[in-house]
Amino acid sequence: MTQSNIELNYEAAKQQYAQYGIDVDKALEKLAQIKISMHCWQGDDVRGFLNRDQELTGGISVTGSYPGAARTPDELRADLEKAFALIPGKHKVNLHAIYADTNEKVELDQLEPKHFQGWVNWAKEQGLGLDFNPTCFSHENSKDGFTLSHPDPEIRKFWIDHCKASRKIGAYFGEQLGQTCVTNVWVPDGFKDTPVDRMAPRKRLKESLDEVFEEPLNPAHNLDAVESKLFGLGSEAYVVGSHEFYMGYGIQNNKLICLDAGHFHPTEVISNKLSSLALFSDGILLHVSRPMRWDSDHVVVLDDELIDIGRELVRHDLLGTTHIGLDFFDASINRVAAWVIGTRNTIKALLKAMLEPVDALKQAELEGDYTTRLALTEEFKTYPFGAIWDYYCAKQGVPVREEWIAQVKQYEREVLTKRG
Ligand code: RNT
Ligand code: ZN
Repeated sequence: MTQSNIELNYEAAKQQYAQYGIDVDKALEKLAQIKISMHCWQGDDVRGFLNRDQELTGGISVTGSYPGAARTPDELRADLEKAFALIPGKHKVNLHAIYADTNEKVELDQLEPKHFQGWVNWAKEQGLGLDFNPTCFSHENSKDGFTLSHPDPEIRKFWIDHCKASRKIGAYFGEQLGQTCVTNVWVPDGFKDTPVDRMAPRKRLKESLDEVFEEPLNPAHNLDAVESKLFGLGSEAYVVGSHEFYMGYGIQNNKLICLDAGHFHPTEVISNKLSSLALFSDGILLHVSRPMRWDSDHVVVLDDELIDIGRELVRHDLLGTTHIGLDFFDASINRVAAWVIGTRNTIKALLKAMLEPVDALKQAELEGDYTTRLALTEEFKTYPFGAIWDYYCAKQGVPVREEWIAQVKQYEREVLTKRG
């Protein structure tokens, strides 16, 4: 599409939205401020650079053998740069502890900020923020399925120390980059089959977390988050860190609660949880993902649930306090494309929500006019959202519509297929 077509379509579309008092230019300004935390682990199938010989455990499963997975920090950064060049806006990168950039043989409980200096330098140069996660899986000390709630105090201590070290790294990111880092604790702990004692592991997890979070850190540098799960592969019967567990823990201890779209019963959606959680907490962390029949972490598409997440964040003005992270991994398609598709879709969902006649819809609802509520909602689905999105991409200097695919294909030919 030519520049003048994009602008013509934009101006025409803008007028249609203006009839409902929707200020499109203002919406785009707001959209440009929103940072999505793009997860590094889509780039190499959650392998990381420490302990690369360990198998992937913790119930996380990546399928597919598409060529080109990143093998080094430099390769991963190059792939991330490629993806960011095709995504409008300035964003963040979400790292896991196993992505340390070091030649040292260092254990997880001994990690220090210096092991991530390469990432910090790169983030500064690229104008990106960083988020962080302790890696409590794919390790000798987690092989029987327990970490922070392990019955053995020595193993527990190892994971407590790893989580403490992770918070310090997070705080370093925040301080160095002048952007708050969210450090998110997720542990795979749970039983494959029905436990006798559901309480003791939860009590141990609670005590371990208390130790992990003992040292206060500057909230401008680091915010802690905790992520629950309903079940996993190998923890089908019982997960220690359930939703109720972390709802309680997070609210009581002023921690962000992380809602992962794949971590609930298949008929439950996280979009319906935001308006409740927001009434009781100062902030929320999201892991935007796409479960298909289970917590399968498919690449995020612009489906009803993603659109609903966008609507909830926009309608209740939660964008300022919600940290939007992505969490999916697909090794059956080009990994850079996976990032681009999922991240562009997440931004689209937010924009789509900003372009709805929320005032008119709320008014109809208040008056009990559910006919108008439904009719207007449906009619707005075919309003010219695409013209606004195209203009936004052009204005942000990234490819419009499917133009980006050719760039990913070229990168695949020139870079990805050359990797062994
Ligand atoms: C696992 C959790 C967790 C991980 C990442 C790699 O079920 O969703 O967030 O996917 O930390
Ligand atoms: Zn997650």
